[in-house]
Amino acid sequence: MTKTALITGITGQDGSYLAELLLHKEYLVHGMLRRSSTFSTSRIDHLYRDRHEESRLRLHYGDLTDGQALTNLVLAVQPDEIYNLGAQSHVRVSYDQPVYTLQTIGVGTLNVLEAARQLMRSKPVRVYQASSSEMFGKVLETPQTERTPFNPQSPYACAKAYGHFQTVNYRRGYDLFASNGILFNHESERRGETFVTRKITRAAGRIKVGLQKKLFLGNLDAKRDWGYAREYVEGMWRMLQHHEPDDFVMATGRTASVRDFCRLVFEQLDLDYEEFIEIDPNYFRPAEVDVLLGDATKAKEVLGWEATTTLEELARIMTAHDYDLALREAHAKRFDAD
Ligand code: NAP
Ligand code: G4F
Repeated sequence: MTKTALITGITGQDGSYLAELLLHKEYLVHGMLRRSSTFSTSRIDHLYRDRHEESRLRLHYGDLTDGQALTNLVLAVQPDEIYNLGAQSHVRVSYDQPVYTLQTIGVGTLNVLEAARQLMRSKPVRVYQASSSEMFGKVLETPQTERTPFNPQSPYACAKAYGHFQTVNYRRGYDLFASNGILFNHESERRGETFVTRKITRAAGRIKVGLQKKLFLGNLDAKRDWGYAREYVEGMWRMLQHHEPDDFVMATGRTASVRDFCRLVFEQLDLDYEEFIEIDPNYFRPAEVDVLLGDATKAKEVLGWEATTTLEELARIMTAHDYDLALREAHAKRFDAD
């Protein structure tokens, strides 16, 4: 029987890959998107262009902070699975907008859980909550597993910890099938351009073709466990197919610094990153998460999920994509000048 899914955050990096995956699995996919004065669907437009997929992808306006409208949407759509990926997801921005960040992530998650609780009265529903390795913050053990205590140190991480614990609370208190995916950083050619990996690959491509001279970054010594987003959405889906709800870490098990990532990317283009990078203290954070390293043994043993794309491959994929984009930008610029 055709399954129905509702994705919040469908216009984001993960939402777009998850929509693709679920459509491929013959789901009817509903996505909630925010009204914006410009189009925000560039990551999912290709799904609409494919006429076959179009018939199974439906978009609805909504906002995680509007609980009543969200409940109305959930009751109208009657999803078998809800993937809550919507969020103000930028850690640095969460220092500038702490209340809004809490509203979208903390209250937003509560709104999703409440809507699911209403739906549960008439049909079973499963909820995936996008938790984050950022919750480990100033880490209390390495590597981090599902049993590592959280020690959040950004408004974003505090909000995610709230959403995480409410998800556990609804599972225990109301018997809701609700699972947390504690995902470590995952990147791709669809990553937002203000996250560090994409900022680096975009700049390297533009520098190579002469459109940019310098790249301004913050802390080059921070270390992250970086995987490929395409693979991580498969893990989200597997969590909701498991016979019971639970919490799972998803990570590669390898950590590398921002500096390492710069080196890998610039090397792809035969450039020396040290010639182009300047430190701008504006990009430092009031409190930094120095190093994250995940242990995804449980996801491998229970769900059969593991990350397979190496950091080198990830850097290659993103650099090739953004070099091509820069070439097209340069070409368009020359064309405009003619
Ligand atoms: P992303 O690219 O920033 O996408 C976020 C999505 O949330 C966008 O579709 C955005 O819509 C939507 N959104 C923002 N505020 C909203 C609101 N008030 N109501 C409804 N939707 C709203 O993030 P991502 O990388 O795909 O991450 C997906 C989720 O996983 C997020 O919850 C993030 O915090 C979490 N996470 C990500 C990572 C990672 O490394 N990528 C790791 C751990 C956890 P617009 O397009 O309109 O902005
Ligand atoms: O790419 P980032 O902004 O990602 P961050 O802060 O790790 O958060 C991402 O991963 C989390 C999972 O752990 C998600 F929950 C969250 O939603 C998001 O997807 O920064 C990575 C590192 C940081 O240590 C930062 O200080 O890169 C450092 N960095 C250095 N220069 C920079 C820059 N980060 C950004 N965004 N921009 C810079 O210029």
